[in-house]
Amino acid sequence: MAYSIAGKVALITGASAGIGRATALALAADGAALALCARSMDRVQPVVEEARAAGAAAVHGFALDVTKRRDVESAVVSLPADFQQIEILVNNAGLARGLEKLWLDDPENWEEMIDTNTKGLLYVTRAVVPGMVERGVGHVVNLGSTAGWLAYAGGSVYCGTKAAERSISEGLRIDLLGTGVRVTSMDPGMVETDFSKVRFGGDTERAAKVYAGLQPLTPDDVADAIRWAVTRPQHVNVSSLLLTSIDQANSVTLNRKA
Ligand code: 8X3
Repeated sequence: MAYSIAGKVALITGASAGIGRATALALAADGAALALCARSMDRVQPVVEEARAAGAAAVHGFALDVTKRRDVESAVVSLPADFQQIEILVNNAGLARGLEKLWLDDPENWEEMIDTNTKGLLYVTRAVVPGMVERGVGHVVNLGSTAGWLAYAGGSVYCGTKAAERSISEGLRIDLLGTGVRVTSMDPGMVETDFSKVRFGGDTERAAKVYAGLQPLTPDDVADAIRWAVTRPQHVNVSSLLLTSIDQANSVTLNRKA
């Protein structure tokens, strides 16, 4: 029987857009209580409203930059009382910057990707998981990628952060064995979001070319898979889920028409 997440608290990082927003709405539809954060409160607020309308038991929005360890620690301890008992953590905040040969790339890009995708994920996990262990229940969903399974040209550091996510998820799953806390690595391929626009510094034309001639996943496809993973019976752990559209076989093998 499916596990009910009605009334359970889910914390989602990077909730203002893309997969984070879609996941918020999917879990809202199942009646979860949502703590939603992103760097800008202005960008989270509309999703807070949407999640309320979608059926969330309660919604709390707040600004958080996951790269700031002290901010992460204080944000988690200062959550309103009703949101303290986090049962689902979706470590979604992440980004790519640039697509360049490693030895030519701007190290600032590396810093931002490693700080967000790797260190940010660790900081939030470190702040939230002790409570889950104490309560004997919880589910950490980390956003990985096909990029963590197979590197591609110009993406070594981004792919490295996603390979790190895969390894961290695996290690965390081992460390949490026997605690009642589940760990899922959700690993999508191409998803049409602002991902490529962010990667190319707002160059929408270049971003559009990434998805030209093929059918990418939608944020809702990934959110649906996350919703499925967190509603499996409690004895089931979806360890990892590699999810691509029908036009993608791996990081580099695509069915691009014309
Ligand atoms: C996103 C997938 O292939 O655009 O993680 O890097 S890809």
